[in-house]
Amino acid sequence: MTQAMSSPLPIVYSREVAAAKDRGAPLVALESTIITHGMPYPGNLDMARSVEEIIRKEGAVPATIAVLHGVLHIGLEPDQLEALAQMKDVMKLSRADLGFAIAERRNGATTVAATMIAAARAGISVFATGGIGGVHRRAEESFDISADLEELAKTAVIVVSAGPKAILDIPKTMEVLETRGVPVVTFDSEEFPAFWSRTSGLKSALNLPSPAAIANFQKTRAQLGLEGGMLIANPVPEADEIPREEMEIYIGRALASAEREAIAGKDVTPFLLDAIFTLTEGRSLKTNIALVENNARLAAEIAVAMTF
Ligand code: PSU
Ligand code: MN
Repeated sequence: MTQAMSSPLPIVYSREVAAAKDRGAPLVALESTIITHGMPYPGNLDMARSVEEIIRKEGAVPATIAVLHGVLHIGLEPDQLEALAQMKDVMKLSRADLGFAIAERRNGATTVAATMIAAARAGISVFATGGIGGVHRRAEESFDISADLEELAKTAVIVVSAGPKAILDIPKTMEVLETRGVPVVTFDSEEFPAFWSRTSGLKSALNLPSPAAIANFQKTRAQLGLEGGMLIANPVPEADEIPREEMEIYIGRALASAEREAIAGKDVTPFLLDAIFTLTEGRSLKTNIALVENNARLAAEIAVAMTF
């Protein structure tokens, strides 16, 4: 048996997360790519801290996930979070390279896909982020489809987002999720949201009004023997949204410069987010932070509901 030859992966839990696991308290996983590749310092650190605080206030415990010197951390101590937010040369880790960073003792930030894998290993079933990766525009040429979609189909974690990032092809992203059997549930809205905006032009197929109903839906899927997670689309608060028509102008310009500079692969998403940050003079970042905070609150409520 080849399995007997491998020893279990060492995982380091933060003190707070270890204590929460001991008493069976609700936990919410948080990704780290949004910190290292999604936002500039020091706004990224403020965001990471405030999101953790919101989760605590709601009666759950935050577990920010990252690979530090090759060790998988579930929950970061305050000094580790601070160091990560300023770190250069951090790998952006998805399913394909999570193991590489651990084997090669590197520093790595986990994307939605890698965070789901780590959360599931740690017994955490709810995860808050900003927006998931998906099918890029013109994917018919580039084949650029985020591994986040495959992971949602495989790994039983509820991912709370503000919808797929609007830089993507949202209808194609929805099609892939449907094919792979991933439920996409809009929280308390008929309109399917598009990250910075509350609308995408699409209606949502599944709509649930409460954290308890979301928890119940995922439990029912497990009873059916269905593997995989689900995507919650939580519209950005009205006060913080940037209207879709306006966003489309910035997105168009950002996509054009990505093409001019021949940006490809893993660099596409961070490049576009940064270009949009510049084009909106920082407004997109404010909205991004507000929607992550909003998602953290809902994720904590779902995690609490899952314990009943
Ligand atoms: N949401 C944000 N900012 C981000 C991301 C999501 O608000 O930086 C990250 C997530 O980690 C997501 C990743 O998993 O972008 C998708 O990257 P790609 O398209 O290369 O799969
Ligand atoms: Mn990609």
